Amino acid sequence: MTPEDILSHPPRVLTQKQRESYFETGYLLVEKFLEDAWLERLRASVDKLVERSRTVTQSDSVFDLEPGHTADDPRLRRVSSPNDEDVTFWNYVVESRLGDLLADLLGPDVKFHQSKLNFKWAKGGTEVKWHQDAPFFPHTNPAVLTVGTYLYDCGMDQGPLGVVPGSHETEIFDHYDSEGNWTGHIGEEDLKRVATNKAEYLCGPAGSLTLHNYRTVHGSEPNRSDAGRPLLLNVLSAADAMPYTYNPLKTKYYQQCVRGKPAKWAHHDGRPHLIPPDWSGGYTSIFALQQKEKNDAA
Ligand SMILES: O=C(O)CCC(=O)C(=O)O
Ligand SMILES: [Fe+2]
Repeated sequence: MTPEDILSHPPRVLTQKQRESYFETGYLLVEKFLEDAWLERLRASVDKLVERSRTVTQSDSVFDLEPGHTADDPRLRRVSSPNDEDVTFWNYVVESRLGDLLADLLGPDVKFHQSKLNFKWAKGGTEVKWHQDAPFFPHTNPAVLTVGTYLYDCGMDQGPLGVVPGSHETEIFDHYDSEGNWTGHIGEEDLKRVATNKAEYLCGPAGSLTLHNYRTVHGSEPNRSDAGRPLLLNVLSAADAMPYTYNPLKTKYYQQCVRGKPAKWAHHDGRPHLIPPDWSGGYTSIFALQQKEKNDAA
């Protein structure tokens, strides 16, 4: 789907202005979108996952632990594919108004790619360096986005998601270093071409949504506050945007439609794409990778 195709369908949840702003800037903040009932259900499910993590001593394919994680003082970086661990996370995407909002930005046929729950624990929670999501999971066209749901209030000192307006319309940046190692972030030289000084930091009360196109340059700082910043991230695409590299975040809902129907024809845009490493033999999370840790289990 092109932005014009998508915008030709009447809006369901967003205003036409919000949709146009997303396509122009590559991101959108929707404050306090979630009803309290959903917020409570999601928080309860997150609490259960944190409880489960107490018995985990080493990062694995579900739990990505910060150094220093213990049973008494859990410090989680990420839960991979939370939808597969607790159906509440999946129901949220399919049953809440979120699915309709996604159709406003991706077209009537919307499918699921992957999900993760990034915690950014209090006092330290890891930074995420400037990167694009597109090099992690290239698709045949750019109708692909990540929606973040803030489960608690997120202010400036909690490491909110930062986005560079307009960067989705520039280039796909190299996420390998000069020796050909995948770093998962944009190198220093290339960053000079990115207007990070114009970055917008998306803060908001609990239940707010961040949406960014998968070509948009984004990142976040460490969490310097006393309060955690659990951010539920779901990646979705238009049904006609087809991924063509290995998806390391395995999920039983892979490519399942959350609105509309599967595509008969794939849509291709002609721009070049960076190919990620072949992760079929093992994956290192963006955090472990950017912090240069070894994590063979993930
Ligand atoms: O948790 C964050 O602040 C951003 C994470 C992110 O961009 C990613 O996991 O791709
Ligand atoms: Fe990202």
